[in-house]
Amino acid sequence: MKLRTNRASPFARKARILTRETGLAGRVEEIETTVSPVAPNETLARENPLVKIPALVTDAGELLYDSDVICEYLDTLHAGRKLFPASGPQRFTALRRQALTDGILEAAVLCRYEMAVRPEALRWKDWIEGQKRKILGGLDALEAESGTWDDEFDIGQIGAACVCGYLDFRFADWNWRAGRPRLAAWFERAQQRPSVKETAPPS
Ligand SMILES: N[C@@H](CCC(=O)N[C@@H](CS)C(=O)NCC(=O)O)C(=O)O
Repeated sequence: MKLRTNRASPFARKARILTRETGLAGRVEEIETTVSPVAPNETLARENPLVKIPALVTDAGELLYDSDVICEYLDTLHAGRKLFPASGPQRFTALRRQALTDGILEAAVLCRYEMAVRPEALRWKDWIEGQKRKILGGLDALEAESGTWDDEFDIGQIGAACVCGYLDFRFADWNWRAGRPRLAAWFERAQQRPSVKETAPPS
C-alpha cells in the first residue's frame, strides 16, 4: 500500500500512528508529498480529487481518503486490538472524539494557511480569532475528558496526540497547556509511545 503523507501533516500523522500501533507499518510505504491549497499537485489530484493528504492506494489499487476512512480501513487489516471499537457506546465515544480532534485540526490547519500562506495584506484577524476560539473550545473539551484516559489509546486519543503535537509544532506561542494540566500530563505520557515518538513533526 502507498500512503501519501507529509511529516508536518497532523491528518497524515493519524494514519502513521495507527500503522505503528497495529503492526502494519511494514505494509505501508509512506510517500512524502508536498501540498499547498494554492499550488497544484497533479499526481496527488489523480489519487484524491480534493488534493489533500493523507491519501492511500490499497494493494488492490483502490484510492481511499480522507484520514478517517484510511484509518478505519487500515484497522480492518490486522487481528490485534482494534483502534475503532466495534460497537456500543465505546465506538461512538471514539468516533465523536475523532470528530472533535479532526475539527480542531481543521481549524488549526486553516489558521496556519491564513497566517503563513495568505499574503499579509489580505489576512483577516477576526477570522483567525474565530478559528482560534474553536481550537481553544475543543482543547477545553479534551481537558475535561482526558483525566480518565490512563492507558486507553484508540482513534480518539490518536487524534488528540495529533492535535497536541501540531499545536506545539505550529503554534507553540499559544501555550495550549496553560489551564489544561490533565491534557498536558496525558500528552507527556502519550509521547512516550514509540508510534507517537516516531511520527513527531520535524523540529
Ligand atoms: N479532512 C481531511 C483533511 C486533510 C487535510 O486538510 N490535509 C492537509 C494537510 S494537513 C492538506 O492536504 N492540505 C492541502 C490543501 O488544503 O489543499 C482528512 O481528514 O484527511
